Amino acid sequence: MATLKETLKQKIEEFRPRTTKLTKEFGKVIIDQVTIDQAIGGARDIRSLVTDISYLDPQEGIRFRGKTIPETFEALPKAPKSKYPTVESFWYFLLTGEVPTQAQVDGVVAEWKTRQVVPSYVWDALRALPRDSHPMVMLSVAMLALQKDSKFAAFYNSGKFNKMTAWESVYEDASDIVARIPIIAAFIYNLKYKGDKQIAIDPKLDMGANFAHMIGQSEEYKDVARMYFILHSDHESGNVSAHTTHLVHSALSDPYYAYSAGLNGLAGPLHGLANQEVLDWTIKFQEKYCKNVEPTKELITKALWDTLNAGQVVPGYGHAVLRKTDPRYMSQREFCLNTPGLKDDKLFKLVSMIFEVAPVVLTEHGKTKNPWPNVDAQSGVIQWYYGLKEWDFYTVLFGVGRALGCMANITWDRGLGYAIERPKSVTTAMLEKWAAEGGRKLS
Ligand code: CMX
Repeated sequence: MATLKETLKQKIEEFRPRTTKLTKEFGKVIIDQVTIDQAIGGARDIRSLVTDISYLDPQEGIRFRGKTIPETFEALPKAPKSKYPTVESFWYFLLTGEVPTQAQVDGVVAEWKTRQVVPSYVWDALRALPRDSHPMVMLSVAMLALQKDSKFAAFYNSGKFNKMTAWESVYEDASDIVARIPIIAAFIYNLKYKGDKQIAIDPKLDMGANFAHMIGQSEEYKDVARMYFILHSDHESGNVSAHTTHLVHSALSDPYYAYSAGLNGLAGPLHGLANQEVLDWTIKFQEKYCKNVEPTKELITKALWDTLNAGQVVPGYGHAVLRKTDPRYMSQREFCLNTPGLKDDKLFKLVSMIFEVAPVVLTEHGKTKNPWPNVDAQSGVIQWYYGLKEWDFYTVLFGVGRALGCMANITWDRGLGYAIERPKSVTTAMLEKWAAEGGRKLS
């Protein structure tokens, strides 16, 4: 049986001529235009990135390698005694676009076991940080601490660097990162919240199950971890964490530098940190408005308006691309509805009530182009239910999942030899001139 790396090598070599032909024969074909709005407004919607790993349609939501979330969960081999696939099978699928056989999944599980030993200097670096550092700082520091052993950096410095094979050392680093990041996340969790009482890896378990084990979680949480990491993996390449990782790696900075940077972007409240903000908002809402009364739609409406009138965003709502409820939200909601106990949980009911009210309020507010919930509006409630109440840790969970997408993407970036990223700036005076002239004259 071919290993994942051998299969990937064949895929990349078969794919390369498509990219080469497009640039050589059709390089000047126009695919988009840029308006002043887009230049000032965060490059929204400009088609200038390429990825085949996932695609985000504004109406339909994410497809991983052409499959919707339900189709992905359905197609992939399941973890033992579970309705959910292993993260390892999903990694194989993201990298190759092929649904793996059980034997291929077992191959990845075994490969990851060989990659999971984290050097002790990473633990030393984490222990040296103030305990009240944000856990995303800790995760980002751990990535940088690992950098010295980067196989890509070693290959670059070997004097034998070769553009055609460079992806192979990116694959090695990428695989080390995805195999190790849940171990590091569990260490951070135990360091920060459990008095540094660490739990050893269970070598019998797949990635999601082992993460659950290492943070002292229940049997049921194993599926939560698998689902969570898969759902948060990839959302095409324009979002801040994926784009940053791609951008930094485009300078041939190795995957550790690149993903540390990606994590720093994920830690922003408009991006991955929104999942902690949602819990913060919801708990504060209960404390402020529902001390002696049950939550009602009227109270939620008032709290939402108070937030908006204070000039703040409603966390967990809105999206730069999506124009409907995020299917990742719906997938987690379905998990809640199908889980006895969680279905009747007070916090889940409150989040469901916010789901009924917030789109109405945001529509009336009239600013956001998308009043519907995104992934972050639903994820915290599940963690909270399973006793993971330290909500500043939630973005770390996002970061563990997002590593899969970012690492698959940069492996392919190198495989296809994508260039260093370098868009062109203009000045405000230039924009004013082109505005007065009715547009820039393209000669
Ligand atoms: N609450 C209040 N106002 C919102 C809003 C929200 N949830 N979402 C958007 N808006 C506002 C924007 O701030 C913007 O206001 P200004 O014109 O005053 O600048 C206006 O509506 C238009 O924004 P938009 O085009 O609809 O949205 P953007 O593409 O600019 O931003 C996003 C997208 C996600 C950053 C924004 O919707 C937001 O801030 N949401 C809340 C934070 C959040 O949940 N982030 C997580 C996103 C998913 C993820 O990456 O993890």
